[in-house]
This record gives sequence, structure tokens and C-alpha cells, in this order.
Amino acid sequence: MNKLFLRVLSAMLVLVLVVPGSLLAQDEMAQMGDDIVEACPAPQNLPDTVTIGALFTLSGGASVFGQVQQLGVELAVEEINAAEYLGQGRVLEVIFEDSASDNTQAINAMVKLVEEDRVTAVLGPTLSREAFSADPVAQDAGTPVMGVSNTATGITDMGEFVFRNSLPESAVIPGTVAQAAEILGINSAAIIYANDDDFTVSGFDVFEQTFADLGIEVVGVETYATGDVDFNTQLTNIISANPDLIAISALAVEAVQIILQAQSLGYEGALMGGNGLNSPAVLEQTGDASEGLIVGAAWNVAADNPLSVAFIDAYEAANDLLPDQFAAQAYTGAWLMATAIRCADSVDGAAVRDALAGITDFDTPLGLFSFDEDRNPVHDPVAQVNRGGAFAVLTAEMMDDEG
Ligand code: 1QQ
Repeated sequence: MNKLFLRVLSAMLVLVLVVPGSLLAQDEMAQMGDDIVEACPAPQNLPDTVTIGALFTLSGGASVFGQVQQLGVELAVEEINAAEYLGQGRVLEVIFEDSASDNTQAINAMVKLVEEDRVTAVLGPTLSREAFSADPVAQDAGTPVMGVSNTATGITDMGEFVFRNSLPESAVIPGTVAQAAEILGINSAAIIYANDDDFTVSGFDVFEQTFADLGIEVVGVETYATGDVDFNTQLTNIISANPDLIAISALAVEAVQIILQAQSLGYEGALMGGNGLNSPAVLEQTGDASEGLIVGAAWNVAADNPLSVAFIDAYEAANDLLPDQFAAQAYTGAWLMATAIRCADSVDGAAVRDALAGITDFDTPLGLFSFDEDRNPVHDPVAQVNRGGAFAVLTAEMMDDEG
């Protein structure tokens, strides 16, 4: 054997050992779906166009979440079709509907998608309360529905066709509180939440239980109604009890006012939010009032997993905007649904449901992803802190650096 041959042979060996086989064809770029290409060969039996629905709150009070969800799904669909992931010449098409942050609108849109458009599956709706209203329509019709941002307790209890890829508050808040308590030395806390929204009530329950479990004394609990704009009475009560931490279980619009008004009232302790505060818009609209705000999440923009980095690059190139957790979960949700359709090689609801339920250890921007036996997501959460207007990963060193 000559030297050149040996060198080529060892280079090939390195490539084979270091880079999974299916990646070699993709310009060595991280590519969604590569890890199931062998397990699920290109489908043969799908129609030329496979249609799914995406029901997001594109207008109304919670549109800050829904608009980026649409961008995430659009990017995924573009990539899925470019890769001919559903088979040669087959395309995935999405019908977007606006739930308008309104439960009745969510039901009507779900009825249209499931009964009129007869979509294969539905992504969404955005809010847990919309999902509790609308998902029974999909469940009754045997149409798989996957929440990509529903975090309230009990979502998948609606039935075996109901999935979510969004970590519930119960999977994110306890670890975030524990980490913050250790780093900041939190001994007492107060909670403010909307008592008329499934997600904010769930977040309150989880905060309250977590504080009890960790021996953190709850010195105040205050409620409000979604749409309220003045939180001075509740915050005055809370601040007079002098908590080390205020936990906010709110959607973004109310969270912004709560944070600004707490600062105006002179509050200087720590702030922590549930999933509703996970939007960069909350940081932008609150400026220095939210510096140091801690929020647990399913994904952080600094994640160094190759699929997350590739997603961020592609999303930024397409939209001139950095993605947030909601965009990342929606993008991942579209890929998960396409993967189930590919693996089922069918648009039959029950077949797609079964394939979706079987997804385990699938490589995604959220990390290695599986559904558990209750169709809830399994992957690692991350605790974040607002540093200079952006969510950074929370570490003890960082809090030391900042004094
Ligand atoms: C829910 C949430 C909201 C913050 C979704 C965008 O987590 O309603 O479940």
C-alpha cells in the first residue's frame, strides 16, 4: 500500500467514525431529520400534497408568541420540502389560522381545519386555554394535534391524539427556582398571577408547590384578571411583605406592566417569570427594569448543539431577527410532525398518531427529544437570566461577575 492510499484511507476512517453516515451527503452541515433517514426510508404512499394546519394566535394580546411560531413553521416547511423529506415530488403544505388569543375563535378555526380542510394534523393552538377549548375537536375526529407552546398541567389528558413538544411549567420551574435560590440565597417569595387563564394558574400552582418543597416562605399571593393594566395595589401589598423574590405567572402583555410598575414602586429584589415572560419582547419593553429577571425555558439562543446553531442561522437569514424559544419549538414541532408522516408513510390520523408517539431520541434544536408515554416532551430545560437585554444561561459565575 502506498502512502497516499493510507492517508486517504485514514481520512475516510476519521470521517466515518466522527460524522454519522447520513450527514456526509449534506455538505457536513447539521441537518434535521438525518437520524431517521435509515429507520424510515422515503415514503412511497403519500399524496402529492400533504396538508397540515397551524393554529396560532397571530393577533390579539398574545400575538407576540404566535407570530414567531408562524415564522418557525414556515422555515421548517421550506427545509422539509427542499430536502424532499416526504418523498420525491411530495410537498408539505400548511394552512395557517389565527386563534386571535380567543378561545371561541380557536374552536372555530380548529373545526375549519379538521372538518372542512380535513388536514392530516394540527400544530398549536398557542395558548393552553385555547388548547383546552379547541383540542377536543381534533381528538374527537382522530386528528393528531401537537401544542408547541402549551405549558399548563393536563394538556395531553384530553386524549391520545393530543401531544405537545413544549415542556410544561412543572418540568421547568422547579429546577429554575432551585438554581436561583442556591445562587441568590432566596428565603422568601411572593407570587402574582392571572386567576382566569389555564397557563397562569398552572404556573402559580407550580411556583407555590416548589416554594413549599424548597422551604421558601411565601409572604404574599396576589391575583389579577387578564387584560388588567394597573397592578399597583397588588404590588404594593407584595412589596410591603419584603420578599427576596417575586414570581410572575403572566402572559407577556401583563408581565411587562407588572415589571415596570414593580420598579416604579421601588422594588429591588429578584424577579422570576414563567413561560409567558420567555419572549425577547418582554425584555425590550421593560429595559433596565427587567435586568436580572430569571426565566426557565425549553431552549436558549446560546445553545451550542449543531441543529440549534443551524436553525438560528437559517431563521436569522430568513427573517432578519433572532429566534426565541417559541420559534424554536414551532420549528421543531413542524419537523416532528413531518417525521411522523414520513415514518407512517400515510396521512391516516391513527397511523400518524402512532408514529408520533414512537419518536424517541430524535435530534432537534431543543436537544435530544422524545415523547413520554403521556405524549409529553422529554428533553432538558435551561434556566436563563436577562443580561443587558438578552436571555443568557444562568450560572453562579455570571451572577458573581455582575456583583
Ligand atoms: C401557555 C403558555 C403561554 C405562555 C404560551 C405562549 O405557555 O398558554 O401554555
